[in-house]
Amino acid sequence: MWHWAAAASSLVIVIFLLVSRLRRRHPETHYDWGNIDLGDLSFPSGFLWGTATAAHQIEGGLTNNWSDFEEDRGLERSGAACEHWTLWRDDFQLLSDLGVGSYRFSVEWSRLEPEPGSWDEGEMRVYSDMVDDLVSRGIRPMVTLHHFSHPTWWEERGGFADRRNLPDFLSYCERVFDELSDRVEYWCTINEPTVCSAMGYTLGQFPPGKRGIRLTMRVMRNLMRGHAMVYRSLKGRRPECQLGVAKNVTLFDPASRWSPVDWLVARILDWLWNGSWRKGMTTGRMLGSRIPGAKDSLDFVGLNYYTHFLTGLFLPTATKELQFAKREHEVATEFGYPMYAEGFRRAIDFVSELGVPIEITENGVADAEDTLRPEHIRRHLWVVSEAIKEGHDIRSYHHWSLMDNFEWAEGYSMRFGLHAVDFRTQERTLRKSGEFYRDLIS
Ligand code: GCO
Repeated sequence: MWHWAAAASSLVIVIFLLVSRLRRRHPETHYDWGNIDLGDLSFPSGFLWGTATAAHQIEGGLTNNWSDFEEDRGLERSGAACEHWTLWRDDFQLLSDLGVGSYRFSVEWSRLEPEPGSWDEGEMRVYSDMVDDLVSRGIRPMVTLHHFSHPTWWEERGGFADRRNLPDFLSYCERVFDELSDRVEYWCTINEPTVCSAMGYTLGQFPPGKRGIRLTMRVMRNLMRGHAMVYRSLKGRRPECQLGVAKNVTLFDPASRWSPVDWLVARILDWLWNGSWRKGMTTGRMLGSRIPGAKDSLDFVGLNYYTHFLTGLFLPTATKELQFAKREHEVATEFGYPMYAEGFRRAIDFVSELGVPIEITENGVADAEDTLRPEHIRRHLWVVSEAIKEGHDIRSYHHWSLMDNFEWAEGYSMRFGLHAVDFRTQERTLRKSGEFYRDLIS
């Protein structure tokens, strides 16, 4: 009897000490925003202000793994999207009117290689014209090679789930690079590898809509293999180009900071989402496998930051919509997750460990009425400004997004734009927050 009592109390003490240590090591910072002067901003000269978009979300008229998924699942169809494929010159005028110095966009593989091995020169020319136009406006183009969408034929072969498909991906990237790298210096190989693998292969809310942990891990490794192959090849072709990944850093905090279970879930998810990826980039090993060429395969790291997740034992994995918890004092954004600008700093600290310059490749909020976005921008930029003052090497900030667009599984309901888009008329209207961003840039 005594033995049991002694063992149980020792266990309680050990868990208590462990949790106390976790609480110290992983503080969940919260600021008293009322006492912060958000106007106190300073950015170095040469800092680039920008906006970001992605092909499938704005171009319209695409047939790819995503449009197939929309159809199969009965989701809202991306359809004509923002008709950017025909309106891109007008949209680039919006960039000039905002005064941005950088624009991040993605190139659509399914346009360029609709069938394996058949290359569409005409479509390629449009991207080339886009680049010329941006350059003539004094706007730095930053090109993403894979932003969630790829050709149907490649998905049918298994996409990133099968490493034998990676050479197809590589040759598409090389071809685009050969066409544009005389004018495009900054490249993101893959957008949000972990979102791609978790949403597509664990939660099943993105194509191909599968659900398997081992499968997810395989895809994670293949995404890193794909990045590494592309990095090595393109760097060899034109060493002066700067290549990186746009990494979504989502923070995982235990719902209850005294709950060992909540901590366990938080630390595991943080490892799978963030830690294992950073380890792969620094050591060339990810989730037990060697990833050839991955070590030191970043010239910069692209950071996409949105929020933190509060974890507990019962995480939603089967529901169509994710349920998000938030702290009592936090404001929920339209997407459901909280606005947590403090986490931006934690994410910056996290990627800084990679030892390469940081480009903020995405940050923004869904807010149709534009009531929260101005404050969202102010807080997040203040955090960036402070991080720079304290020595972080951050080179740019790209607001997500230039205009409302097709928000994946959420369809057109989530409005992230500095410009509102009327999808019946394709009219773009600058929101108040867009005016604010423009004035700030100038
Ligand atoms: C992603 C993307 C963007 C989103 C944006 C808003 O994270 O899914 O990179 O395509 O539209 O993050 O959710």
